[in-house]
Amino acid sequence: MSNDYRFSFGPWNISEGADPFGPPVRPSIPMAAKLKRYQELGFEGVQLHDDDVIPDVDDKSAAELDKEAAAYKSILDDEGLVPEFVAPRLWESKKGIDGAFTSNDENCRRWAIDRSKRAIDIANTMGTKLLVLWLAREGTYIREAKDALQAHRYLIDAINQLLEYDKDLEIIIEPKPNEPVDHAYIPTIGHALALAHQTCDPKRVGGLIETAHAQLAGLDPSDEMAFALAAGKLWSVHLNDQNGLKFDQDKTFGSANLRSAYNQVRVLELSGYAQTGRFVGLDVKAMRTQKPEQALKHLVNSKELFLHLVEKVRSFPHEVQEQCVANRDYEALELAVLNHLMGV
Ligand code: 3MF
Ligand code: MG
Repeated sequence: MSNDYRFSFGPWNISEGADPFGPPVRPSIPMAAKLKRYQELGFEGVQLHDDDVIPDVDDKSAAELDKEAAAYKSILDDEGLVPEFVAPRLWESKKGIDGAFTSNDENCRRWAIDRSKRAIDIANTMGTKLLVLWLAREGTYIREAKDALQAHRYLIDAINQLLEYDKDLEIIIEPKPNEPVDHAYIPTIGHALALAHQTCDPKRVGGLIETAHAQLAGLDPSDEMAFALAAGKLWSVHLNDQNGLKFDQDKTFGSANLRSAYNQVRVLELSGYAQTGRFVGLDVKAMRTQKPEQALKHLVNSKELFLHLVEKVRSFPHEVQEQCVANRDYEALELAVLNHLMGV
C-alpha cells in the first residue's frame, strides 16, 4: 500500500448521527477523545472550523482566543497531529442567517469579515496559513432577495480585506452549488477561480474540490480536480460520495460510484498530488444507523479504498491504455478499466 499520501478529516466527521428529521442517536464524544483517534486511524491532518478550536469565538477577547488556540495546538502536538486549515463557521451564527459576506445587512457583512479575521488569528496561533471558505449561505432562496452583481463585489471585497489583513495567508474556496441555500453564488471551482483572479492577490487564493459538491452541480469530480490542477490551484480535496441528485450525503468515498472514485484518485496520482505535501481530506458522514463502536468505519474505509485505488491506478497496464488510445478504441479501454477494477 502506498503511504506517501497525507490524510485529514474534520472532528465533525465523528458525529452523533442527528439528521434534519431526528435527534442524535450516539453519545457525543469530547474533542480531546476525538483527537486521540486520529493517529490510530492513520490520519495526520485535522481540518478545523474556528469554533471547533474555540467554542463561542464571537464572545471571546483576543487574549482568550490566543490562549485557547495555543492550548488546542499543544494537544495536537502531543497527538502528533497537524492542523490542515481553519475555516470560519459563519453559517451557524444568527448573524449569518441571510448570508455572511453577502448579507443585505451591513452590520452582518462587517461581522463576517471580523469573524474571519478572528479565524485567521486562530490559524496563525495553530501554525497553519490556510483559511478555507465554504460560502454556505452566500446565495439566495429566491433570486429577488439580493442583488447578485453586488453580492459578487462583496465577496471580492471581503476576500481582499482578509488577504490584506495577513500577507502570508492563503485562502481556499470550497465551492458547493446548493444546500443550505437554493442557489449558491460560487457553485463550482470555475466560479471560485474566476473570483480568485479578481482579488488583489490571486496567487494566494485557490480551491478545494469536494466530490459530492461537484456531483450536486452535475459535474465530474475528477475533471473539476483536473481544472484546478491545471491552474495550480488544487490546494485540498474533500473526498466522499453522493448517490444522485439529492441532499448532500457525504457518503464513504467510492461507495456510490467506484469508477468515479478511481478517476479522482487517477487524476491526483497522475498529477503528483502526493508530492505537493497537500492533504487528501475526507468529508464523510457515518450512517445514522451505525452503533457507537462502529461509527468510525466510514473514515477508515474511505482511506483504505483510496489507497487500494492508488494501487489500481499504478498497476493499470500502460500498454493497453496506449494501444486503445492509438486505435481510438475506447470500448476496449472501458472494458479494460472495468476488468481491472473488478480484478479479472
Ligand atoms: C459542507 C461542507 C463543509 C466544509 C467545512 C470546511 C461541514 O457541505 O463540505 O463541511 O467542508 O465547513 O469548510
Ligand atoms: Mg467539505
